[in-house]
Order: sequence, then structure tokens, then C-alpha cells
Amino acid sequence: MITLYTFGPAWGLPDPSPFVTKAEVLLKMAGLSYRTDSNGLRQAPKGKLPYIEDDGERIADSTFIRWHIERKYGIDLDRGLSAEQRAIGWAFEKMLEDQLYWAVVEARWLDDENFAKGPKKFFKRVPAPARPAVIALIRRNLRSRLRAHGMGRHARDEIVALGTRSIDAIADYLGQKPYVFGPEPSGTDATVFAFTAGLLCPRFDTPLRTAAERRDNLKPYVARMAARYYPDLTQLAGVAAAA
Ligand SMILES: N[C@@H](CCC(=O)N[C@@H](CS)C(=O)NCC(=O)O)C(=O)O
Repeated sequence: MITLYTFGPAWGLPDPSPFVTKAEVLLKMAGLSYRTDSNGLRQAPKGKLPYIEDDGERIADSTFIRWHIERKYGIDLDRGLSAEQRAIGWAFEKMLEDQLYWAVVEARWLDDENFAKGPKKFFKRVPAPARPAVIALIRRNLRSRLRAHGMGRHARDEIVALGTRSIDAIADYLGQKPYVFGPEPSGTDATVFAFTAGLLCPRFDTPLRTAAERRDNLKPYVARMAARYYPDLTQLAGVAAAA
């Protein structure tokens, strides 16, 4: 049995981390049975979630998890797609993971109001006297990681402009198709769904959420994916699941 290490559901999302949600959807798409464990961060091979344990083998990073399950279980999550579509899928995934992600981190972790409504609650287990110092340290550390990436060097309105451009690219490419590449979901949908659901999450007031809400096709897309992969969640990120 595969174990997927997660943070655990939060804010009406399957997981606050889009990478964890992506990995979970990939496991569901592959039809593999798995269990989740939300106590694995300290032992994470790369210091991040998700990772999985499969027959004693630990695989970290959502992309390597995908490659592992495809190789080990002989599954092609992009079956039926052309080489051109696979290339576009890869480019979209990395746009979301390596660019848009950092705009979302900025909005959730560095904006004081959003931080108080969301990530601050992760620190409830830290003893109260130490909590303010730990929170300040983690937020300082994130600020320098954002600077190191490059996103953190931009003004907030520039970050929002970059994020909005990515959101528009997804919405324009999706158009009226049910899934990114047509009538059936493929591996790329795991990533696009995870990030879009996170953007639409009503817990946070962000210009990125407004940009996603402005695009008529994104909520129905999240609802469609939720109905298929999270049928037990009647509301996902405030969106009612729909076939
Ligand atoms: N490239 C990784 C990114 C994973 C990632 O950034 N995970 C974040 C949560 S969204 C994490 O575990 N952060 C914990 C930390 O940095 O301490 C993947 O695709 O899995």
C-alpha cells in the first residue's frame, strides 16, 4: 500500500499544498490504493511535501511521484495525447509550479490579513510563548526564499500582474473543453486543478482570486474535477461539485 505524506485538508481544500493535491489526484487517476499520513514533514527526504512511500521506497516531489507511479505500475497518465500536447502540458505545469506558486505564497503568507486567516493556524501546536518568534522566523525565511526565486523582488502589483497572466493563459487554453486537453482528464489536469482550486479558495481575499473568478470557465472546471476525484467533498474551495 502506498502512503502519501500530506499536510491534511484545510480551508475547504483537499490539502493547502497544491503539490500534495496534485500528487493525490495523480494517485486517484492511476487507480492506485493509498493511505495518507499528515505527520511526515520532519522525515521528508527533501524537506518538503509531498512524498510517498511505496514498498519501502521513498519518492519525494510531485513530478517524481508521477514518474514513479507511471513507471512502476505501467500507466501513462497522458495516454492518447500527442507529443505536442505533452509538451504543452509540461510547460503549463511548470508555469504553475515554478511561477504562479510563488505569487500564491506571497499572497497567503506575506499579506498580514491572509496570513492571520490561513497559515497562522498551522502554528497552533507551537507552545504559545514561543509562537510569535517562530512565526516571525518562518515568515522572514519565506520572504528571503521569495527573493532568491526572484518573485519577491517585485512590487505586489507586479506579482499580481504576473500571476494574472498565468491564470489567463490557463483559462484561455482550457476554453470550453471539459479538461485541459479535451473530453478526458490527463496528468496535467492534476496540476491545473490543484492550483485553480487553491486560487479560488474563498478563505483568502487576493487579487489573484479575483482574476480567477473573472474567468467563467474556471469554477465549472474545478467543480467537474471535484465531482470526479473528490465526490465526498460537496464543496471544494467554495465550489459545489458538478458533473
Ligand atoms: N517541487 C515540489 C514542491 C513541493 C513544495 O514546495 N512543498 C511545500 C508546500 S506547498 C512544502 O512542503 N514546504 C515546506 C517547507 O518548505 O518547509 C513538488 O512538486 O512536490
